[in-house]
Order: sequence, then structure tokens, then C-alpha cells
Amino acid sequence: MKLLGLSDIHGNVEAVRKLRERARNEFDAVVVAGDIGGKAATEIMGILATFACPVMYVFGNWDRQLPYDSDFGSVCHHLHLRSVACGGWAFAGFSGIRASWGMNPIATALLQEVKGKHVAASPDNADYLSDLRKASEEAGRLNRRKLAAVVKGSPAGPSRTIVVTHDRLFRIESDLPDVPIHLFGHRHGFKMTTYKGTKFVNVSALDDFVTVRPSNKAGCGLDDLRNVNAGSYTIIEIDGDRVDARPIQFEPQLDGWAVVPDQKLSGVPWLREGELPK
Ligand SMILES: [Mn+2]
Repeated sequence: MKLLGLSDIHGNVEAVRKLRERARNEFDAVVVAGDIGGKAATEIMGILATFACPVMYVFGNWDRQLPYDSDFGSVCHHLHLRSVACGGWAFAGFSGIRASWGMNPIATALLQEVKGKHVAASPDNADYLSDLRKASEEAGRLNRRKLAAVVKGSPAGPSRTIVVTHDRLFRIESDLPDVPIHLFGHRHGFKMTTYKGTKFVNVSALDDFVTVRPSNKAGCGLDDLRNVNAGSYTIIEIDGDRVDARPIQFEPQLDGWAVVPDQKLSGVPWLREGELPK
């Protein structure tokens, strides 16, 4: 089983195009662990759907405006509280995170209840804010409990289920025992850890960049700087009990440009293909 894992795309269509150009059709599934990026989601999912395999996804905090029944085509499967079979395995997860539930139905109902109770309260009323926080935590517990039931009832069984959420789940040995792999993003930067038999793989982040300057020019100004996509994605190979995950970073062509160390300036223009320093 070979998976292409990515997350934290943040609406960066260019990065997805680049990924599609360089990746071959060698995967059994593409897994998107959230933060597809609101308005660009349809375009992004359209590009990912051209891989010759199913696309499994959950929503993150950047996807707060996306309806849970969005239709991105028949090869794209929203894993929210359901399990989807693939190659003898199953994928299951939930969408939304505690900091931003978006259109998560459980959270929406709980948060509406709080708003109904505090209808006359000012937005910074302490009791109101405290109730909102409690409702959001409760939404987390309920989504997690429902996911546990979905995984338990999945035809593939927990030991053949890959759990996908946007933020990392903790202590999953308590209610998601036997799940061998948990894929997530949100906390930018690849990481794989093993805890109580589960591999935790942070597959993020596709949308990341470096700032570059002309390599041969002394005294560069702001106008000289460009940004280049330097995000990464993860290839995950599963063979029996062995799980192998390796991050792959975009290696931008930097003819005439040098990376500015420890400086990332958002708002600087993107480096165009073949562009040379002035
Ligand atoms: Mn996020």
C-alpha cells in the first residue's frame, strides 16, 4: 500500500499543480489531512482527482466555509465520521479542529445552543466565552467518540484502519486501540513518532515557502526579493507491520537566486518560472 499524504495546502493551487507535475501515478490513495483552503478547494480537488486512485480527505480550520456534503467528484471521499474501504484497508476520520469547527454538525449544534442561551450577552462576556470553550471541547469529545465507533464497526477492523484528522489526536490507545496509523497535519513540519503501537505521521505542509534574493547583488532591497514554494508532502509505504514515511520537499530551481536564511516574508512576489534577478 502506497499513499501520497499532504495537508495544509491553504489554497495554494500553484503548489498542487507542481506536486501533480512531479508525482507519478504510483499511489493506492491520496490522503489530504485538511486545510485545503476554502474557495480554491474545488480547483485543488480537481487536480488531485487526476491521480489514478481515490482521494481521501478531511477539512481543517482553513476549510470552515466548506459544506460537509461538498461534491468534488466520485473519486474524492470525505472521511468525516465514516470509513471508506481501499485496497484491503479502510480510512476514517473527522473534519474540523477545536480551534475552528467550521460546519462540523456536532459542533454547530452545540455552539448554537450556547448562542441561544446567551442571546443578550456581549461578545466578550466571560460566561459566554467560557460556555463557548466548553461546547468546543465537548464537540471534540463527541467527534472522537463517534469516530471510535466508526472505526470499531469498520469492515476492515481497527487494525486495518488509517485514521485521518487535521490536528493530531492524543491518547488514541484509549478509544482507538489497535489503529496502526494516524495521519494529520496542522502543526507544520513532517514528523513520525511511534506511541503504543501506533505510527503518528504529520504529513504537512504543502504550502510553505522560502524567500530568495539575487545571489550576486550586494545590498538587496525589498523589491529584489521573491518567494519560492518550498512545501513538502509525504510518501507512506505500508507493508505488513512495517510503515515507512518520508517527506519530500519541493526543490525549486534557483538559478541566480539564494535563499535568505531565517527570513520568510509573506507578501513578496512569487518567483516566476525562469525569472532571473534584475
Ligand atoms: Mn490548520
